[in-house]
Amino acid sequence: QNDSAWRIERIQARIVDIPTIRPHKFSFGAINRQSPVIVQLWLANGACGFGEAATIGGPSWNEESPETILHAIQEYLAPAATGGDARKFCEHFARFEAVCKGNMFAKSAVEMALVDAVARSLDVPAWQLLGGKRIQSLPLAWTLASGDSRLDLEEAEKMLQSRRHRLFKLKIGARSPADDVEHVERIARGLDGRATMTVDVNQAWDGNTARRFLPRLVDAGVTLIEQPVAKWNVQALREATQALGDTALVMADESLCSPQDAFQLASQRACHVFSLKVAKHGGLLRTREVAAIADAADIGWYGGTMLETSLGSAASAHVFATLSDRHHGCELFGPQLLVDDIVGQPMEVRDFELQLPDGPGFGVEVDAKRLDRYDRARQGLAPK
Ligand code: MUC
Ligand code: MG
Repeated sequence: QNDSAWRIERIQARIVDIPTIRPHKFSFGAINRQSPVIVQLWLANGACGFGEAATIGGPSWNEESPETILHAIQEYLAPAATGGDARKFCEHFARFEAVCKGNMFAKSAVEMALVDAVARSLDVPAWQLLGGKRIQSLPLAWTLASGDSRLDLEEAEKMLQSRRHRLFKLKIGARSPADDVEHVERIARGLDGRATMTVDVNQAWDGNTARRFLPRLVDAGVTLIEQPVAKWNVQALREATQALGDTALVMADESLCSPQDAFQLASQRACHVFSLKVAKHGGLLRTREVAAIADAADIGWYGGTMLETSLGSAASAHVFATLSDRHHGCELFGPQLLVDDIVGQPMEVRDFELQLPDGPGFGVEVDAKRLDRYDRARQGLAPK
């Protein structure tokens, strides 16, 4: 194809609202629906690519919300990219940085659509543009976050029986630390060593609370502890990492966004594992930059999620497939938490592992009818 074939003709973005199968509870509140922003991008050669950025609870997880993502794309990122050569991923990111500070979720959604469109034009899987596939499947975690120990245990039993998940992440931090620890202990007793248990505190504890309660979580059988303290509290994260030694691993999530964050955490030895998420890093290529810092610093990685549909989850799966084998599994279960999806055929889960997809593009086909059905502008729903 000649150079003009790669011209970006048009970029469109919209918010879709899809209910969750049950309330999903976090330290900061509960969600009943997800509202990802879906980007569609057309090239002069006729190819069309899709991208997605999902937040959790509007701007509750970090500063970005579906509305700010849509705004950043429509007003700044789409005009900056339109007319350019879709193949120049890094040049587009540099332009985005020039016209719009921060807003990494928004940037990641447009970059995702660029990668999908170029991969589809070449009829190759996205992983081929990202370094090549090294991993075929990843253990797939499920998050227990109904807020009720009995319901969580029932859910875990179902997942074990169907051979979908045996790695469970418990969301804590909303209740008192003592109540949370008891909840974890009840679930650990019920599972009786048949599953691996991790927790995500989503920044809820201060350093003193972490010092006091983390050892009790470890005693209950928790092997990986995600973001126990505020994102700025790297000192306390580091102390927890040192104090737990080889009894359990500490994972950074909210503290780890940019490659610079990765460098700071690595040089301070402030965690054992990085939770990688395409949205917070600002795209698929920046996810690889953060992962490279993990590798260089002997830090493990985990395939994180912002509870995307099968589109964003498949895109994440493509970049995770190109990384090292020093992983702790992934949690790309977003599609299963939603009552419906926006693609025809979701990724396969077999024997507790997510089978990482091939192409073309991200290897999932977006269903235009379902996109329209859940389109916020058509449903007339208000932000939430
Ligand atoms: C987070 O903070 O990790 C990932 C899984 C889940 O249930 O919530 C997300 C967000
Ligand atoms: Mg987290």
